[in-house]
Amino acid sequence: MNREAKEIAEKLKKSRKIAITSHIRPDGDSIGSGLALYLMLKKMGKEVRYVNKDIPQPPLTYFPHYDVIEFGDIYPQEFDVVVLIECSTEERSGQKNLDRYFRILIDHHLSNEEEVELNWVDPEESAVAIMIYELAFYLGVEIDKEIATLLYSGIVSDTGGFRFTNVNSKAFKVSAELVEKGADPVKVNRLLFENYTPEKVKLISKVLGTLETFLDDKVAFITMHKKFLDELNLKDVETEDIVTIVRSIRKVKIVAFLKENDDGSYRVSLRSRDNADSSKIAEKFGGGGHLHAAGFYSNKKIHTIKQILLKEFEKLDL
Ligand SMILES: [Mn+2]
Repeated sequence: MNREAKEIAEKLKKSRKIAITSHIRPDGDSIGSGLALYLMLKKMGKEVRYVNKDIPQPPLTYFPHYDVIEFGDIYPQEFDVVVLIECSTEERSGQKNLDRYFRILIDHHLSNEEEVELNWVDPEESAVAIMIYELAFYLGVEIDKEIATLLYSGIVSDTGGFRFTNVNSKAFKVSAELVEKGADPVKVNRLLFENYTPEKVKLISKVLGTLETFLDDKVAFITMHKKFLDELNLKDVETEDIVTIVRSIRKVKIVAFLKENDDGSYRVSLRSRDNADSSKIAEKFGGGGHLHAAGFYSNKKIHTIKQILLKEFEKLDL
């Protein structure tokens, strides 16, 4: 028995008007989970709206029922309850004035117990989609083909196709059940990983062209200059896949991905593996994150950022 899931289900059953929201710069797990929950609540006859702050990047825009997502603020509409999907804190949703509502928070990122009305955080789970799957049981909603597809997509995207360290036997078990209920692994893989435009592949080529490795190839730097996007007529593109390629270099332990912003500042994403701690480095630059994924902003010149980073990497026991 999952006490938290049961409590959340009881509250949702009693509610009539429900808002769902997920985190800023949304990923496949938050959108898949959000849409699945939307469909589940609709099936129960609820008045549901799924309102996000940020517009997702392709391929998330190809998810079934993507069109139901609204963009903007939840307040001032009246809702009995607001469900925050994959937001370790309310702030992560980009929404304001949510303290006026009864808030339910569902996430698998470790957080300091957020002050919300109902909180269900389980860092053991590979994806929030697995938690929403469990919630469906307590809601008494039958998982149809579309819900199964969305939840399965969430698990596949968060585990990088069952390749990342967060994958566990439960992820496989739930995925198997979702496939039994109609999720098509080939179609989902195609949607998530074989959905590039020629421009995106050209961008990958440009960014990979900037690759530099240091410290016996254990450290890699890549850069996405603003002009790369301009030349290809692209705007904020999903880039996680590019880092994944670089992190797959045999010896690489840590990748620094420097993305130039419109104003010439940089957003730096750090992706690492094994014992290389990304968050420790990001914190030194005023950012944060997890062991294997962290980031920070910097107004310094690119050359300086690289120099300081390299010094920090040298201190790590790679
Ligand atoms: Mn997730």
